[in-house]
Formats: sequence, structure tokens, C-alpha cells
Amino acid sequence: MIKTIKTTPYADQKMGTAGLRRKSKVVLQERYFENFIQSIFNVIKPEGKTYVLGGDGRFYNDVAIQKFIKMAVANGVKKLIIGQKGYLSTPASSNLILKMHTDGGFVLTASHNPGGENGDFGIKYATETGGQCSEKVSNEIFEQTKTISEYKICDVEDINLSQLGLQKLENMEILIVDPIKDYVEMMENIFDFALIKKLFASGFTFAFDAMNAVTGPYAVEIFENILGAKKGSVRNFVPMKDFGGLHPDPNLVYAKDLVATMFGDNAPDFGAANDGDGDRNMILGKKFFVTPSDSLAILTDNYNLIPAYKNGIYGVAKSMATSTAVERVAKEHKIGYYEVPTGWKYFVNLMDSKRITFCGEESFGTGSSHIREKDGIWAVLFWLNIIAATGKSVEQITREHWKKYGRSYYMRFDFDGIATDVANDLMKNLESKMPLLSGKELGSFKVALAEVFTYKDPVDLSETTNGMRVVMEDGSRIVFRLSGTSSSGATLRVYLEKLERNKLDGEPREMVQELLQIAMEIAEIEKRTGKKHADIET
Ligand code: VG1
Ligand code: CO
Repeated sequence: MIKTIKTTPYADQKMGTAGLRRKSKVVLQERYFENFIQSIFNVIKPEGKTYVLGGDGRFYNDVAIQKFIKMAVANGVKKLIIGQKGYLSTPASSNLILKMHTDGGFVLTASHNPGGENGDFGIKYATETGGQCSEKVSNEIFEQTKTISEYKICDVEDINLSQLGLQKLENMEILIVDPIKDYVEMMENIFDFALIKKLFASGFTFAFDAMNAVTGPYAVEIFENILGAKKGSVRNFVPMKDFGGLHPDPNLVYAKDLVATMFGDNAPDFGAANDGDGDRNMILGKKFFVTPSDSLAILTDNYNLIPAYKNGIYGVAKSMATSTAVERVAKEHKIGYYEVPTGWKYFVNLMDSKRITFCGEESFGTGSSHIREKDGIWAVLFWLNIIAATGKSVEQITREHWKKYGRSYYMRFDFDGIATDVANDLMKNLESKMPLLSGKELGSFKVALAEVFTYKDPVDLSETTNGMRVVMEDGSRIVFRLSGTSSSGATLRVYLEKLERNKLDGEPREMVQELLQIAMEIAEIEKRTGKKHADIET
């Protein structure tokens, strides 16, 4: 039975860089989730349409997914394709949207943010492109959330999400699918699995940290069962509601255990981790860390080693904040090169229009046009394929890369929990300074360009401004922007890049120290936020 329930708006349902992300306690408020979903439905008109649905298994997934299903029936959805038990990684969902030609999909996740009752919850909405909706659509949805007065829901028992296959709920079809099978097939079609199998058979050692999040079952199946990595290579592989207390963000700070393993005695040959919803990756060698920016450059430089790309790639794109390492590779290979605002949605038009094949962000995201989201396991398989094809170690591959292209020492400094108005004022003040910085000498640097970054999408011609950049004459850079994924307060991100052609074995923290000082000064960070140091350095 379909019910129409009266509701009143919540003021804060604007999507950020990647969907809506809020404290679980906020989402638990009565009608909060329903309001947001109905607002999306009011915009996308779901009658007669088909959507993919899943989540990363975090707290409230099980409740929210049932609500979603009942609201979908009441809003006339024709069919839902749901990952068994409600699980789907973000990349697996994007794959299903494209493979099954659906009208879009929903992943219940706050990605790399912590989960649990005291953690975060979130919703990512993707269109038929397989990528997250545009700024324009997300603004329309936000407008709906401000005026919403009722939502529709079907009053039925909870649906059994364990049973694979087709079931019917009123007039809607529900197809429960194995969340792993199609994803594995796609990976087998991209990479040389036989070659990677040989690598593991030869005794190559590997440690993968799924961080108690959604990629655990995918990683066990692909790396251990199919490719033959030793049992136990994949750790923290059971998805947990609170990620076992871990912050499922694969970086040197939060993936502590894996980092200890990779930098300890008897370190395995290769280490990797993924985030909550499986779209981010961290790459490690024996006592060696590869920055995500370098990883993107190295993968791009080696595209010819991968079966799916060996006949050539269209081009590559990075978010503006990502280091310029990949720009030098694009030049060398004479392929297209684009710089977009932060957020994977900006890559979608470039991929759809065949301008690019690869793309990446400094925030541990790399991917290709096989789907329209970043893909954690894809990046790991890419590295394994390169290692298997060249017989070189992670460190060797990276050092040879620096020798050829120079090294972009790169670090990101996050200043968390700043009051929103303080953060906005800081950015405004900085913006007013930009025109004055050009040509100025700052310490041992000279500013070549200082500007607010504006991106014009070559396909839909929409314009987006996102953060500011100060580019030095030697190619070094400082980038400032506010995070669009924090669930409370504001986070200021300062990205630093020091380009070196010859000094290749420096300590990254030391190499960016002068740039950090300059950034602290020009943005007046201590004076305005009271913070002498960043909260997180990655
Ligand atoms: C962060 C990252 C950005 C990434 C986004 C979503 O956004 O910086 O590069 O695309 O998270 O990642 P922000 O606005 O907080 O800087 V995920 O793993 O949520 O899909
Ligand atoms: Co993610």
C-alpha cells in the first residue's frame, strides 16, 4: 500500500564533492533520509526507470536501503538492481549502471569518512553515465530539499536481500545480483591475469588492507582466489558497520597497520589499501610509498603494458590540486591533457567525449574510462600488471620515473574543524590577494601565476571555480581549497608541490617546508584559525 507522508524540509541537504555526507546522528533524524531521496526523485522523475542500488555496509545501510526500496516502489520505479545483502562498491555500482544500461544508481556511503553511530553516513547518486550527477542537477535537488512537503513510501515488509535472483514488490522488479561477479569479469578483460598469476606463483609477496570495508570480498576473490596471492594477503576483509573503528581512508596516517608491515622487517614486495567504498587506493613498495600523483603519472606512462590500453589511450586528466607529474608524461606521449576541479564528476564528460582514458586525483583516486568513478582495485591490478610485465619493484619503477621526468615532491596539509565563516573569510581574503602576488618574490621562489582556478567544461561549456593556485617560476605550486566532503565545520586543504629535476632523494616534508611557510603566511592561517600546524599531513 502506497502512503503519502507529510514532511518538513531540512536546510542542510546540499551535496558536496561526492554526494551528501553527514554525521550518522544527523541522518538518523526523522524523515531526513526520506526527504533527501524524495527530493532526488522529484527531480529525476523515476517512473518506469531502472536503478542500481548498494552500499558500503556501514552503520544504517541496512535500514536506509529498505527505506529506499519502499520509496522506489511508491515512486513508480520499474526495476532495482541490488547488490546481494546490500553491498556494492562505488566502482562496481558504476560498472553495473553501464553494463545493464540503467538510468542511474545509488550507493549508500560516506566513502573514506569513518562509519558507525558516531561516524558519518552518505548517499552518492549517479546518472545513466555511471558517474555522479552534475553540479546543475545537484543544485536542482538542493532546491527540492528546501520546499519538500511530502514523500511517498510503500507500507510493506522488509525485502530479503540475501536471495539472488528476481523478485517482485508490487509493480517493481528487484534483481539481487552477486556484487562481485561482474566486477571481476571487467577486471579480467582489462588486465593480464595470466601474467599476474605467474608473478604470485613465483613467490611475489603482497599485503592488501580492505580496512574492514566493502572491498574485502572483492579483494579476497581477485587477489587470493583467482590470482593466487597467499591466503592471508588480504587483511581486514570482512565489511563491518563501523569499519572496526578504523578510519577507512587509505593513506599513511590512517592505514597504520599496513604501513607498519610495509616499512617493517620482512616487508612484502607490494602493499595496497582501499577506502570505505572501494574507489580510493594507496600504493606501497617495500619500505616505499608512492604518492597518488606519481601513481597516476606512472600508470599513464606504462599504458602500453596493459592489454586493454596497449593500442593507445586518448589522454589523461587530473584534478587541479594533483601534482603536475602526469602533465609531463602527457607531453612526452603527445596525448590530450586536462586539468579539472576536484571531484570525479568533472572527468565524466571528458571520458564520454573520448578526450581522456585515464584520470586521477591526489586524494588517492585513480581510474580510467572502463567506468565513471575512480577504482581502487583497478589501480592495484594496474601496478601488479606493470610489475609482472617489467620484473621491476615498486621502488625501481618509481625511481626510474623520477629520473626521466623529474620528481614532484608533494604533500597535502589539512586544517580541520574550522568554523565555516572563519574558513570562508580566509578564502575571501586570499582571493583578494591573488592579483597582487603575480611576479612577486616569495622566499626563494618567484610567482609566475596566482589565480582563482576556473574550469570550463569543453562539452557542456559549464564553468566551475574551485580553489586558488599560486604557481612559481620553477614549476612549484601552492593550492588552497575548502573541502566539500567534511560532515561538520570546514576543512582547509593546502596542497604543496616542489618540482625537482635533479635532487631525487630528498625528504618530502623537508622539500615542501618553505612552501608550507609561504602558504601559512599568505593565507594568514595561524592568525585566522589559531592553528600553528595542520591536523593531518599526507
Ligand atoms: C575529497 C577529495 C576529492 C575526492 C572526494 C571524494 O573531496 O579531496 O579529491 O574526489 O573527497 O572522494 P574534498 O572536497 O573533501 O577535498 V570519495 O573517496 O568520497 O568518493
Ligand atoms: Co571513496
